[in-house]
Amino acid sequence: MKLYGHPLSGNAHRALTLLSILGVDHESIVVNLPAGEHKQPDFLAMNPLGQVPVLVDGDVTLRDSTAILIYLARKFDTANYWLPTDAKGNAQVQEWLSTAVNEIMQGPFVVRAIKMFGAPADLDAAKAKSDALFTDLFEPHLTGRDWLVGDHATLADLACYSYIARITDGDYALDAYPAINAWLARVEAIDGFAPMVVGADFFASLKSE
Ligand SMILES: N[C@@H](CCC(=O)N[C@@H](CS)C(=O)NCC(=O)O)C(=O)O
Repeated sequence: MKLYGHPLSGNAHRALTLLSILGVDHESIVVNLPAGEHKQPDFLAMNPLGQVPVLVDGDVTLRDSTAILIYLARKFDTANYWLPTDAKGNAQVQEWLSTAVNEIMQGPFVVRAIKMFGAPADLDAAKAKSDALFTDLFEPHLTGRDWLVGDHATLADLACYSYIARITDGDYALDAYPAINAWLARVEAIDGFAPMVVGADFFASLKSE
């Protein structure tokens, strides 16, 4: 099994951390995004959208982080711990997977991308979307609850973690959100969790090479 990603990609991080948690033997391949490797024919043949992550498992090729989470959970998590099979639990996890690829991408992802990659977007608008997402949804939901769905960690937590944790790369402090901070720490303490690199540390490591 091969996972094509990049250390700064939160979308790839979700998939990588689940591979690590489930102890799935895999090869992690870094796609050279700054060099545009993801827009070359070989990569576009796997994902016509030219985005990471991509998972290749034999004759299965998947191009979306949340689809990859579902595939890995269904294939390797035989206890259905990470993705419940009952109607309510399954749908509740899906709610947060959708939040991860919609609202989290429009807010926290963009705040970080502007600062780290100079993405051409409106910083005030992205910060306002992040403020609303944290104030109206995550902080109240996580107040008095340990996990996004049910009484243990699920794919919902792994999917939502990456860009909320790393919004600090975009000089956005999470100090005002104690329940979110406590939840991030709980996710990081999951057995097998693979940390997501801090942006400044990644760029410093490039300079020291
Ligand atoms: N919905 C996709 C989004 C993937 C995505 O946006 N990946 C970014 C890296 S975090 C990317 O490859 N961007 C390059 C591009 O769009 O050109 C997923 O969840 O996997």
